[in-house]
Amino acid sequence: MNCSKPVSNKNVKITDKFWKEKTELVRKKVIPYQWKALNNEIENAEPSFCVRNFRLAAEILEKRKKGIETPVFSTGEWHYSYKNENENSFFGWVFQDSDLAKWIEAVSYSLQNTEDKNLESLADSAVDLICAAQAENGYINTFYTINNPKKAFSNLRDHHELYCFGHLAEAGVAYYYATGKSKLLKAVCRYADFIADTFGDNGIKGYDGHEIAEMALIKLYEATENKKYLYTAKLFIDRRGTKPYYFDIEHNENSGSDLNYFYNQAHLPVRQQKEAVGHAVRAVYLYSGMADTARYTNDKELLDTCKALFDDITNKKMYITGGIGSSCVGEAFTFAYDLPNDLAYAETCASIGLVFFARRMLQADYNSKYADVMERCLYNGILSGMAEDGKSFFYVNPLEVHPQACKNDSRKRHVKSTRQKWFDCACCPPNIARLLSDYGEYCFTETDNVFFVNLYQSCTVTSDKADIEIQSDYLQSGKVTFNINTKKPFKIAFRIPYWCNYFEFSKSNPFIKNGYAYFDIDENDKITACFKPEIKIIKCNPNVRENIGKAAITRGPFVYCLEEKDNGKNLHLLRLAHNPKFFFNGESITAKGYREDFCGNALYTEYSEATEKLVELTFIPYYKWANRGENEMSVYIRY
Ligand code: FUB
Ligand code: ZN
Repeated sequence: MNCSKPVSNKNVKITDKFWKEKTELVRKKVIPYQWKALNNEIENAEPSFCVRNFRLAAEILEKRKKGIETPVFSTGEWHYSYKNENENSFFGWVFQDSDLAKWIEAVSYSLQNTEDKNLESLADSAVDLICAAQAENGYINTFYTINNPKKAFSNLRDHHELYCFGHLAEAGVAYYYATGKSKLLKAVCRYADFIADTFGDNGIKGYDGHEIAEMALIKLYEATENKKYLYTAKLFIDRRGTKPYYFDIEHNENSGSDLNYFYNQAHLPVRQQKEAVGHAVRAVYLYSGMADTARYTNDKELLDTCKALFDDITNKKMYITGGIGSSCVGEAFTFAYDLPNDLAYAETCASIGLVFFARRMLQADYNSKYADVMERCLYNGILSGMAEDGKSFFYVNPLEVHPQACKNDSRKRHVKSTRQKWFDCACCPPNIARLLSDYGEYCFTETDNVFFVNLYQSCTVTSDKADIEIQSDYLQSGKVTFNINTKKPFKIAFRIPYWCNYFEFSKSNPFIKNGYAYFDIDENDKITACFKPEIKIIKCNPNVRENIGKAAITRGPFVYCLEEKDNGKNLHLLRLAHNPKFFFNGESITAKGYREDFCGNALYTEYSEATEKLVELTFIPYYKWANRGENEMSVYIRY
């Protein structure tokens, strides 16, 4: 299979006003803040116990090595609440370890761009801690190590050991690439070897209940070239959903129904899965691993399955913000066009996972639709997951919020009207940190002779084909200039963004294919592209029942929303004027609209035309909402 590779984050120096601010925020504020959170040092925030669990596991292993007996605890739950400080059992969710792994990954990507000795030595200490919690056979998992090592791998369906392994493996690879230090990489390879043996052809015929091990094993394969890791990833993928269901065998059950395993994408062998189902983060992590495996094993059938799944998600199950997984029940996909605004789940991690999936698809199928989705998620449903000061986070990213409903309507309990300092299930905050600090990795992909520009921001990028300096005014005028210092002849391919009706290049006669404009580059060159960002009124497919008669406003990659702060209470009373004239002030957008008057208190009255007041509506980028205190928000407005 002819494939492209991402240009490493290490070779992309972001200088962009917008994105540099984000990556610097992560390095200077978010990473230190999250270290405190992992150490239970944030006042009035949910405690994590993540670092504490690793310390305890290391102590226990030390004792066991000396032949000292240690107590065992139950392993029957998903979550262990903190009851008694002196109790020596595991605390938190069974997947708590993954938060520290994601934190190390975030540090790694930051270090790739900016030397920071203090941060590096803090991360070194975290690596030492993880390695101290590694058992002699290579196993690393604080939950089972603390509570009962004999039960390891006894509940793959629910207990996330292979998920935690996946995050650790990704951290080991990232830390090695960033620092050249191989301690964590060696430790996770030892664990991966143990897993490959345990789950190999002659071992347990299981696979992960929460996917990620597949794509993590591929990362290990890329870093070490050890084919065993690719083989194990493929084993997990090929086994999933085959009968008899491993999760039934493991639980000594016979569910007799495929329905049970939709949640884990284990209802059918993966090549027969054409619709995205179940828990959204699990799904997109699996599809990412499938896309990787398809690429490395030349498996066209698997790649075609990935294409079908990508199209199913993005054409029928994705919010305009790039949010996916619309239901809080099972944090899951439901059915086509079921995209409620106020009940939305749209977990931050799910949009992050969609970016992982899209980037991997882009590597195998050179089509701009994948990078379009990355851009949609990054500028909207992912950035919304973090406050502008980097100290509070959304797990759920709704498209409409009424603070009172969040408090008084238990169906909306999952929707928060203000970002939280931390969560007891804190998967999203460190996931944002690791993605944003690795932003450079998503900008460009290349083959032997083509350099693809997928995302537009000011930066310098180095490849074997050229050193390119990019000056971007993408978010304002749409103009982006590329100063190309050519090392050998190649083709450059510019993505034409999905939102752009008018684009032009300073160089003539591009060859346009699948949403990319290709130019031959033979010598040093300067190309200016302009992707005119217009303000657009967007309507949904009429099958999205909630949004009939409503529209959303976008400009360039940004989706906009109304907030109470600018527009007053009761946003549902507003409507946009017909064909309004929009004004853009560099960030927010204003336009004429109307506010319906309340006419009396009667719940029902005979129909009469509403009386309305002319008002000026203010729209702000969606990702910025809830940075000025608690208030109503809505992406869609009547039109
Ligand atoms: O189960 C681990 C993580 O916690 C999932 O990815 C999130 O959806 C949350 O349930
Ligand atoms: Zn999450």
